[in-house]
Amino acid sequence: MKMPKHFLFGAASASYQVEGAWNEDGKGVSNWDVFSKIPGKTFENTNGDVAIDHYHRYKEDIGLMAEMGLESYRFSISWPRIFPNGTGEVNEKGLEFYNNVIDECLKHNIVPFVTLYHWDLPQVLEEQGGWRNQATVDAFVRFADTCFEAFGDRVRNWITFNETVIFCSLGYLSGAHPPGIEGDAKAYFQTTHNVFVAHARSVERFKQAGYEGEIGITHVFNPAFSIDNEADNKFAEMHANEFATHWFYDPILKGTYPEYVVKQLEQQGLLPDWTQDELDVLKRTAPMNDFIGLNYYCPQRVMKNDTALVMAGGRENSTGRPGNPSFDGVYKTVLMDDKVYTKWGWEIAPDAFLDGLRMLQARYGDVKIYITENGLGDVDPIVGEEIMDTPRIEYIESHLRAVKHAVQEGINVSGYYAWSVIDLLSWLNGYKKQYGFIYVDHENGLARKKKQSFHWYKEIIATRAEDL
Ligand code: BGP
Repeated sequence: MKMPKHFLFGAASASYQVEGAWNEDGKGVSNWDVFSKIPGKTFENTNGDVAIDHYHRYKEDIGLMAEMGLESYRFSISWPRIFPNGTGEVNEKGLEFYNNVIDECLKHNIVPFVTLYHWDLPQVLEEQGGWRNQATVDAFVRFADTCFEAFGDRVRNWITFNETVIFCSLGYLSGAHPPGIEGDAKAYFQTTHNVFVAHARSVERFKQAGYEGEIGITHVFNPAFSIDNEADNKFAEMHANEFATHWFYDPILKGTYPEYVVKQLEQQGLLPDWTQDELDVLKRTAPMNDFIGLNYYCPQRVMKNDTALVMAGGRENSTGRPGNPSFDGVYKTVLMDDKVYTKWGWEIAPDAFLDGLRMLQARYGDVKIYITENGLGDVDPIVGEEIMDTPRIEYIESHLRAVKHAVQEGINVSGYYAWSVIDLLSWLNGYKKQYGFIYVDHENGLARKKKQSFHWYKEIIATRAEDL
């Protein structure tokens, strides 16, 4: 079977991870510009000041995407490039840059799929409390509105937020992302709620203004599976799915929070301080979501936790590695002998991907799904002049096969975006952890080079994955 005509073969990036030009053309300072410069926060103290200089090389990069036959490019907009102070005056030069990127995509028939928030918050807002502060919610809605107005004549696909669970949990539980706070579970749940409200209000604006196209949110998709059939471990699985999946997907797709989690949070005094108006906007806008974006890398294998509660997640080079207890100590993630892992300890499990998609369909029905990220972080071997990233090809191939299977089963998956289109800056892992189809030579003026996977993906797209 060929993948259906409407199915988009894409690849993704994010502003902070590719652009560089951190203080050029009127851009304001982001929380990551500040955080990454605190010694010890990132692997080898890397930061995005230059990144891979996409800001100056976007034409070359999009040209390569076109050569690969890419149908859609998912990228994010740096909020402080548009509003250097988070709100207030618009920076025209910022708008100009994204106008150019969008036009360049369209010139090559590449569908621009825009993420509004991929973690680079204007530092001014971070200093005023970041996502704990209602003012950030208001400022986001204004930023979203500004982008709809400036780019909505050409952009038809919008993602409000990338991975709420990550920037809130790493920001307020493990402290590995800005604002670097550890162990504040109350702030963690409050910020997730505030983000959902910001999302809902933006969706409502988008629909009320009558823009053409579709809007949704991207979540981490990290389905939990018990390591065996022991009742305690099955309970751990249920608990993990409630907290890691339902807490995030329910308010968007159902417009309500999962009762199980609400009850637990109430008992622990961790329930967000929400207003009826906020709950109403979630409820009202849930049916307006056109799709849900899933970033899938690996599942979590879980069991009842019997170890002392230590927050060990999220440090450099270990983000997501199994072996940590959940924030509430109820379950822990487990590294299993019979599973296969990447160099960074992420399980490679295309079967769990398909099972997870079935779980989503069972709970949320026929919601439209885009796989907005999926890929392999690796250190790619260079053989002679070639970058032989065979493991990446195998990873993407097996996951695309799972997607194809899902489509054949009638699960509404409408696109696949590999992470990432080009090697870029990993938030905590520097340039060592590569994901791209295009290699960037840091020893040679950031020269671009096509990898083995570039040619392979080109063929997959050209044949619409018929032979998978
Ligand atoms: C996702 C983010 C991406 C990207 C990816 C890989 O959580 O949305 O921005 O970074 O993970 O993560 P890492 O670079 O830590 O391997």
